[in-house]
Amino acid sequence: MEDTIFGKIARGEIAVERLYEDDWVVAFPDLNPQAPVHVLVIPKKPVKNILDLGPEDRELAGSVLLACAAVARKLGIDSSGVRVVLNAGSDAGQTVWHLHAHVLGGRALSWPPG
Ligand code: DGP
Repeated sequence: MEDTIFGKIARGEIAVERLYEDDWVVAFPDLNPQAPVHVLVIPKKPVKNILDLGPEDRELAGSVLLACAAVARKLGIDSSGVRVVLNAGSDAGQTVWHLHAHVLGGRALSWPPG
């Protein structure tokens, strides 16, 4: 797949506030926050979106979810509620073609999404 801004962030070529990091993922604040807490969790491996995952990506996929929970706990939104969003494809609103989970919280969030 083509390189993206998130690929550069994953490789450390662009500096961000690394709120969480392990062998599989990096988490950093979203540039355009939609809630008081809005963090992106990306895998270090370049994968376009969840539709691009294969059976070999079980550990990667699990690591993304575990990191979302770790970020929610670290930023203190675990007791009030947290939403994790994975946009896949342009109709779903995906604009950066490197898998990323949005971790949102810190306010009441409406449902359904637009
Ligand atoms: P999506 O629409 O699901 O593809 O979300 C992309 C998100 O990425 C959007 O909320 C804005 C954010 N974003 C785009 N470019 C950058 C960047 O260079 N740095 C950071 N921190 N966030 C970015």
